[in-house]
Amino acid sequence: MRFQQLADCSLFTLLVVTASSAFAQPQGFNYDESKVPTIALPDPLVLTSGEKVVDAKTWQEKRRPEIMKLFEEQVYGRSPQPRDDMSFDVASVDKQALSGKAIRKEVTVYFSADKSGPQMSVLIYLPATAKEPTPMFVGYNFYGNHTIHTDPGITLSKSWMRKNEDKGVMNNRATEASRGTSSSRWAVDMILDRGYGLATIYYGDVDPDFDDGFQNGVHPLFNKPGQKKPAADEWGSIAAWAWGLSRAMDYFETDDDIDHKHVAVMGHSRLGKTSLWAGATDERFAITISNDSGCGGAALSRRRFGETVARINNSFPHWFCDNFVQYNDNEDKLPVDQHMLIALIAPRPVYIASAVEDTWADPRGEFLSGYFADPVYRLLGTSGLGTDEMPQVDKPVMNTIGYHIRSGGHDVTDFDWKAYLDFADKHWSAR
Ligand code: GTR
Repeated sequence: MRFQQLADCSLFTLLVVTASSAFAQPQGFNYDESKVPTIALPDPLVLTSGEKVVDAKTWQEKRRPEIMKLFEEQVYGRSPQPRDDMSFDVASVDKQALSGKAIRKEVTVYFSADKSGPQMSVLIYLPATAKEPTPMFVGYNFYGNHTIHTDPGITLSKSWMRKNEDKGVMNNRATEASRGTSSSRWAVDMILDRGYGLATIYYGDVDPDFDDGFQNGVHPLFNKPGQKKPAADEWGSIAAWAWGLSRAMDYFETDDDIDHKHVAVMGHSRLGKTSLWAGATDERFAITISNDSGCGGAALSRRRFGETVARINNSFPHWFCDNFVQYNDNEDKLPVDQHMLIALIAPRPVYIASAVEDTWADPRGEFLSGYFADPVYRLLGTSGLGTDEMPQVDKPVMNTIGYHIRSGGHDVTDFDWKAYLDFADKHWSAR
């Protein structure tokens, strides 16, 4: 019923989305709202047995675990517990970073006792003026910690990188020319000025982003004897990246300068899919932010608008677990859809951001997953999404679920960061 009503609303946004951007996106996919099939979404508030979920206890004890299991087994794959021989090493601390404005730390997380084995470097900036443990944003970057700022004190990543001359990557390695090349996506000054810290990690430290049958990255550390790759219901790369964020949280819990009860996990695009799965699986993340996460992130798969399940599995066979392939061109058979991923995060605040020209990621489908998660948020006593309509461009809505559709394309901008900071202020004002 709610879906029917929604089909007619927000015509303004729909027209803007359709008119301005369809041409920049991959061809051969649907960008026409009138061609979105009529879909029947699984109800997050009905148990597999058919019984309705009418109270918070049944949600927490029965329905949420059911949905979690479905996402683990059918979509992202189950992740292991960290190993007992994991360790942290504070590699450097500079109390005079960014001309005295920040404390910069670099922390190495060794995923096993083998210090030449898989490890990740966490770059942390904290406001130098902080008198108390600092609330934080944490998110992965695409091309190394040294790309988020021109700060010469950031260690240049030695990890394998995807080819990208614009980012100064030569022979799959970063060079000095890489420094600061992603700084427009990381509003470091704004974040510090508003009293927050920022932690970032190169996602390829946890699992390099190419399909090698899971020979590199963290996966082999967890193979059972004789096991060569994850089973069909075990973690793909997105789940491994999300797992890495939880390992960063393990470190935050040990650092007295960090207010680990107030950590927002944020990610863009494939790393937005990752932040959502991290927020769903690890309740220590107090806020979850999805920036233009699209298919396999916030966008509803059944809409088949822009990127589809078949396309994402074919282009990126390592991102999801092998069971997810069954749903290629077969979305209606999925036992879940992405609104249930948002519901897993409830009652904790979640922010979903879209961009007008990013039709590949299906902005409307991203909004709708917040919309259809709203009944769960309200059952748990929160304000939910608080609107029936997709808001106008550049006009964020901020309840327990936040949403905006920004002008422009697939990117992270200062507009996005300002919204995330406002959202954190709103939810953490009583801190
Ligand atoms: C695209 C992919 C999207 C999104 C994006 C990115 O090629 O189709 O799902 O993840 O990459 O992460 O930049």
